[in-house]
Amino acid sequence: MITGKEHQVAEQPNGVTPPRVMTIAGTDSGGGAGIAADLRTFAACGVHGCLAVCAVTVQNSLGVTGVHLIPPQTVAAQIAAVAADIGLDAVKTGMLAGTEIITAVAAACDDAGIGATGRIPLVIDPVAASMHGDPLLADSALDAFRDLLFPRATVLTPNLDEVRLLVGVDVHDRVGQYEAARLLHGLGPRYVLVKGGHLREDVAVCVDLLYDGVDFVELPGPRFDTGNTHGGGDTMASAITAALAHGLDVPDAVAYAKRFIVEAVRHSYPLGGGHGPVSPLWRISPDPI
Ligand code: PXL
Repeated sequence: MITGKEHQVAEQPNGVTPPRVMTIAGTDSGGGAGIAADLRTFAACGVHGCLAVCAVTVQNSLGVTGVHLIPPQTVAAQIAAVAADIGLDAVKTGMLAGTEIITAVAAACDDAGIGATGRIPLVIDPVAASMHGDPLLADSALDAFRDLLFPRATVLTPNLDEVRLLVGVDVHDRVGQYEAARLLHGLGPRYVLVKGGHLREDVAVCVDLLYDGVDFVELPGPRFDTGNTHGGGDTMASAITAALAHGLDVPDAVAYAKRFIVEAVRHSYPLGGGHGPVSPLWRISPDPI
C-alpha cells in the first residue's frame, strides 16, 4: 500500500496482480545496494519486482573487491523475456557497468516500449561508483550513458558526484544545483532529479531538486547524521519507479519517494565494519516467528 499526505493506493486484493516493475542493475553480495535494495523497496511499495542482472559484484560493507559482467545479449534477453510475457508498468536502471551493456539495454528498451516515447516509464539512476569510491561504471561509458540513455529517461536521478562526472559541474550550493539541473535536462531526459545528499552547505536539511525544463520543485527533507546510507540512491529510484507503476505522475512519484527515503534513512542500521544500508524494512511487518 502506498500512503502519504496526498495519496492512498488501495491494498492489493487476493489474487490480483500488483503493478509489475523491473530493475536492470547489478548485485551486491552484502545485500545493501543494487538489486537487493531495489527488490526490498519494490516489496515495501507493493509492486512485483522483476530483474535483469547486468553485473555481479563481490562486495561487503567495506567495499567492492570484484566485478563480473553478464554478457550484454543475456541482459537484453532478460528484458525481452519479461516484457513479452509478464509485462511491465515501470522500469529502472542501476549499475550498467559499461558501453556494451548500455547499448544492449537501450536497444532492448526500445523493442519493449520502455522509456523515450514508449508506454513504460524509465527511471535512470546513473550509478557510477560505490559510496567507497569503487568504480561501477567504466570511464569510457560516459558518452554512451549520455547519448543512449538520457534521451530515453522519464526521470534521471543523479547525485552530485554523478553530476560532476556527467556534465563536469562541481555543485557547492543551491545555485549550482539549479544550474546542473538545467544542463542535464538539456541532454534529453523528461525530468531531472538532482539529489542534494552530498551538498555540504546544507547541514540540517537535504534538498532534492526536480526540473522538467520549465518548473523547478525543491523537495526538502531532514538530514541524518549517519554513515549508514549504502543503497540510498537505489532505494530512492526504486520508490519512484514503484510509484510510477502505481499510476502516479512524476512529481507525485518523486514526492512519494522522498518521504519513503527519509524513513529508510531514519531506519538505516549498522552492518559489518563499514557502511550499513538504508532500510525499507520498517514498511514490512515480519510474519510472527
Ligand atoms: O548504490 C549504488 C550501487 C548500485 N549497484 C550496486 C552497488 C552500488 C553501490 O555500492 O554495489 C551493485
